[in-house]
Amino acid sequence: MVMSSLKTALAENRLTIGSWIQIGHPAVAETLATLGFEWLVVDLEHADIGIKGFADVIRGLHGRGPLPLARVRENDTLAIRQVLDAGAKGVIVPLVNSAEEAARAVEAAKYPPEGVRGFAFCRANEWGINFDAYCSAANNAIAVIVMIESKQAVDNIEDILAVEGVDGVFIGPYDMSGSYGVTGQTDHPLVLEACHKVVRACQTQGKAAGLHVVNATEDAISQALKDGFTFLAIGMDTVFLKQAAERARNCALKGNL
Ligand code: 3PY
Ligand code: MG
Repeated sequence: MVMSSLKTALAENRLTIGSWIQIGHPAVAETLATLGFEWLVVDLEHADIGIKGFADVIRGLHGRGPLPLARVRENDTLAIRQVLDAGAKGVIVPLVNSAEEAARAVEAAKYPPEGVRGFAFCRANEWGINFDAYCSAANNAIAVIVMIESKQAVDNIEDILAVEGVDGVFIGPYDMSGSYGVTGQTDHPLVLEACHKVVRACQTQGKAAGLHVVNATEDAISQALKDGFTFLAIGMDTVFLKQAAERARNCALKGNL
């Protein structure tokens, strides 16, 4: 398991673009896998995807290009261990508010002595066939990205970024807006200022700044790029489906006028 292209991109702060999966079927992964995204995140926090669903979805990515990442359901050692054992090449850990919480996420993702991840035969090491090679490479190869989604996390951003093993941070704009009392207003000045503070801290500390552009309009994507985000998740399967269906329906309705 060599250093993944994603880990290299994060370390060099090079732009890397992926997307997001909430529908727990491998056909979704197979479809998105053909579109040139470098990675795809499967969402175990806000969708009805459990560990079996996760493994099934990422089997749809196997050999097709995009790296499988997991947004785990919470900052928990078992949640992180299970997605890594199933084959995730990186974890995105929600609602990390402090350096201590970031250190806990890193520990869960690393084998001893750096962390507390348990060893076992599992899908990630071809059920033991590549056990030695996988176990010796995994700590350096797996990306750990913590989500910045609250005012508390923004206040602590320098300390969070200083935690060894944190490869980058990723802003959840909806939780962030809720934390600032402007729920759903992801372009509210308070949220934008928080995002700018996070990007500035990332630039100073040489870590990747990520954002989920959930509603991936051209304007929103170009704003995120201008703002300096380098780890960009654009859109989401459910949102793409709704937008395309709406567009087609509106087109058809116009034709009937
Ligand atoms: C948020 O906006 O809070 C998210 O977690 C998006 O993925
Ligand atoms: Mg969130």
